[in-house]
Amino acid sequence: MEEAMKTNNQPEAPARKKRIFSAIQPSGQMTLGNYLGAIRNWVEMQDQFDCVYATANLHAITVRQEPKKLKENTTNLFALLIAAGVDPEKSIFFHQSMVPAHAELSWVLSTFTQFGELSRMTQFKDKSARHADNINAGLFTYPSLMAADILLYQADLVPVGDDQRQHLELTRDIAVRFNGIYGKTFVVPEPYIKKNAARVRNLLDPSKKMSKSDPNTKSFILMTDEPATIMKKFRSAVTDSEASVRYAEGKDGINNLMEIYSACTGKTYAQIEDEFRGKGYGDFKTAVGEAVVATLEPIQIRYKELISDRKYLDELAQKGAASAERLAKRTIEKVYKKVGLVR
Ligand code: ATP
Ligand code: LTN
Repeated sequence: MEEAMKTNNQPEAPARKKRIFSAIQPSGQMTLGNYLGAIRNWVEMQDQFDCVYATANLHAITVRQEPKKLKENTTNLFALLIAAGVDPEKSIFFHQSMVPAHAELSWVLSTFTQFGELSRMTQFKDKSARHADNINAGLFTYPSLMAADILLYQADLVPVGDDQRQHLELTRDIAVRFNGIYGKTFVVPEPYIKKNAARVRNLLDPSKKMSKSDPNTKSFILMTDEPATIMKKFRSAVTDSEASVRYAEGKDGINNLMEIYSACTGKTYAQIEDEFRGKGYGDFKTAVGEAVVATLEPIQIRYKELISDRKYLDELAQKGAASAERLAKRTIEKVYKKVGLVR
């Protein structure tokens, strides 16, 4: 029987590309860490995979947002990602709030997520400590919405940073649980954690990661920082007293600058050590600053063009949402039917 099917003279269908889903919250401005650690990978993955990307604005409101600012941040993030190379012709790219199925599936999945599981999430524990005056139910059920994002598109792979691994594990548990009760409904997604992905550290305290929510603006580089600001921030970056550019334990500040320089130029640590042998940290910091400026400048130019045409950006997001909706609909219809919800 199987033989007969194979010999029907039809050309073999090309293997389906694996589907990727990922999202970023529009909760502030993007840093060099976000770019080198996440956004650049989104761009690279577009040729190899079938990618679905979103701004996670529904997630962003789990922390109180000023409405005008949220809207502006959402469009700015959309433009910045396109400027960085996310291509709406190659990938589906939209705002999470434009596709109602995210909220719908999130509700259903929240009834398959246990209180105990959500209570163990470290992000919930961290955020509820930081926002003690607003520990809302959405902050608690955040992972059910994230599971909905991923499972709606039947994603095979989810590129996430280490901090989101626990949420992805929970997504897998929810998918397996649901499939166990109702039969195969969801693809169980795998984390896609790129080996050697850049991990950019705080410029003033390299024991911490570079984070846009740090109160000291000198500790991070924004993707939209002016070249002069970038150069200045690198000049004030923390180093050590050895005055030797080499990657070694105990040299967190220099290691971080080497990591950034390597990520921007493609040079290996050995090549960087050769290049700066006998030179001081001043020369090295200038070179790092220049490499970062050269990496970000083309993105900034494109970003300025895009952001001046909000109507065009809205149209792109609407188009992306329409494509997303078609995929999401198949899943949500299936889920409602299986659970016994009238439509
Ligand atoms: P916050 O300051 O609110 O914690 P953040 O700047 O750490 O935010 P997120 O919005 O949580 O960033 O993360 C967006 C993506 O960027 C995630 O995939 C995360 O792993 C990645 N990312 C964030 N900071 C860095 C960093 N310093 N180095 C590498 N990747 C990073
Ligand atoms: N929680 C993630 C953003 C996010 C996401 C997702 C990532 C929302 N939905 C689905 C991957 C898949 C964050 O804060 N980095």
